[in-house]
Amino acid sequence: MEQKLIARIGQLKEERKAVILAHNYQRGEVQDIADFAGDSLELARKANKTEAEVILFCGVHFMAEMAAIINPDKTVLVPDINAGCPMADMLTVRQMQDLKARHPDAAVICYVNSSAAIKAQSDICCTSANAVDIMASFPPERRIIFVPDTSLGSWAAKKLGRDNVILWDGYCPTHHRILLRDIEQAKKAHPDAKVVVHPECTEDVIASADEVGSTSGILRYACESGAKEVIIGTEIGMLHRIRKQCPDVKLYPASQLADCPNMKLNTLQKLLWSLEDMQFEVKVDPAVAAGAKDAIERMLEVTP
Ligand code: CIZ
Ligand code: SF4
Repeated sequence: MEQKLIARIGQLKEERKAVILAHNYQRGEVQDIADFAGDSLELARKANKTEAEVILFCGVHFMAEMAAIINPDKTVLVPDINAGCPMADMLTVRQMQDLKARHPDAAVICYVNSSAAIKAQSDICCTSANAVDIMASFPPERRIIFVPDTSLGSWAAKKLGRDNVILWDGYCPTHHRILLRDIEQAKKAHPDAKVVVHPECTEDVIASADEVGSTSGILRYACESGAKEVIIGTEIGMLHRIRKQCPDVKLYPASQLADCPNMKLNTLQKLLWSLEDMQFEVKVDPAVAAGAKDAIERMLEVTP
């Protein structure tokens, strides 16, 4: 059954001149059928370099939006229109406007886990890979509003010793399911293992880690640090991604509960339907896209 699905998806992909992109948190079988797996920015940039006319983006909604903003001439499809990011939904445009009105002198940094409309209201974007560099690009005395992730924002501010960062209280429900107790138990069970966690984790979990990094940083650490055993504190789809790249490293998930239900909405069956019916198309209003693109481009100027 699965073989048939895979063959049919491959055939339709050719017919539609499509490229399949999968985020590092996707189901293993979706990562395996994809042309590229990576973090959201890597994927948006990959899409820009291909000849494909259609991008089938397997991730969550803000990621497909970002691909559409960077590739306005291509058709961007998602297999399930309901795959959103609860963290991105924790900040509305009206709340953002209120925040800016309360701190009119502050620069606004938004994490890519936000809607295009929020990006368009921001001075600059950041990813979890470059949040510290983006924050450091503002003079130390400049006040900063950081949205929507309180965990990533406070981690970056702490690293830079800044106490003038105004945080929004959004968070990732999946990463916050990883508890300090889980890390302690995993360390007890695997005393030689190193711990690497994502900056969307809670402060106590971050403090307990040997290394903190984005999904691309976690992949690099697991495969290149020389550690033979690594405890992975991020969404569990990441384990498939790391295992493929460095099968000899022993990996342990910090918590099996760090399983993002939105990421897992994309299945092979839905990928097939998506290519068959050319749905669901993600379009961004051109005026919003222009503003969001400015914020993304400013980020790329700071960290190319
Ligand atoms: O930007 C991404 O892909 C996300 C959400 C996480 C990461 O660390 O790569
Ligand atoms: Fe959003 Fe967290 Fe799921 Fe990523 S893992 S899509 S931040 S809820």
